[in-house]
Amino acid sequence: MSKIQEVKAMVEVGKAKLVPGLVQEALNEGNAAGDILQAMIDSMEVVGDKFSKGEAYVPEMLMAAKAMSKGVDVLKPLLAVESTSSLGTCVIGTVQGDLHDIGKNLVAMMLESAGFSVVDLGVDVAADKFVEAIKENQNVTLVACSGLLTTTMPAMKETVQTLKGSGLTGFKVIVGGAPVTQEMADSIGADGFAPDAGMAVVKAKELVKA
Ligand code: B12
Repeated sequence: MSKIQEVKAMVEVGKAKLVPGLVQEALNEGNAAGDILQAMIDSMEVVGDKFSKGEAYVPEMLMAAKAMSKGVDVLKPLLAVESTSSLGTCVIGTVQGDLHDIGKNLVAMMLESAGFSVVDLGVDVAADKFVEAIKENQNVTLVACSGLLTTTMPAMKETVQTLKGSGLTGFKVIVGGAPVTQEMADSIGADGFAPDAGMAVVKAKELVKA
């Protein structure tokens, strides 16, 4: 088994203590950070499928998530190359009722490295909290909302509508997360959508420079 396959297998079974070392070994073998990250994302897909089939439960998902986070910590310095340009402040959070944060954290990390100052509100963030954060922080040019559950899509909609109806200006709203599509983003009035952390950077730059 290649090191990258070992990383994938150990994330799947939630071995948080083993994963960082294996990620480092995979890097030492010459694997690209992006490929190792993708292997871990694939693992989460596998765990999610098992959950859907009743072959894995919440604790297994949680352990896999912890293992992936530990692996991402090793990759962070390689994925995030500091940028000198300033694109303003991005307020980011996972919408109310939703506790998933791995994707949100990846997006935050990539936006920070692209030149945004990132204010991360965490998970289960009520619409009003996003509005408060815009008032409390200087030069907010982007608000990024993450959501992984179909059941929290109404909270995503409420968040976007609260932001748009707040009377505050100077920022764009980008949304994302597995159940989010371009059509959905358009229908709730978001300014942009991206399917992954890499595309989030491309879209975010496009939005704030427009
Ligand atoms: C890990 C996990 C958990 C962990 C989360 C831990 C954590 N710290 O995040 C825990 C155990 C807490 C959990 C709980 C639950 N989960 Co869960 N979970 C997952 C799992 C396996 C992986 C998610 C993940 O991290 N993926 C990897 C990351 C990198 O991908 P990502 O989040 O999609 O992010 C990428 C893109 O979407 C995008 N993106 C994300 N956010 C944003 C934001 C912006 C602005 C942009 C532009 C882009 C963007 O970029 C990211 C990077 O490329 C998924 C399965 C799956 N296939 O996704 C289920 C899954 C999301 N969970 C699911 C469910 C049902 C639940 C529970 C309801 C289970 C239960 N019965 O309690 C609870 C809900 C708890 C809550 N209130 O939130 C379902 C959702 C089904 C649905 N359609 O609604 C899934 C799909 C599993 C399944 N197949 O059934 N879960």
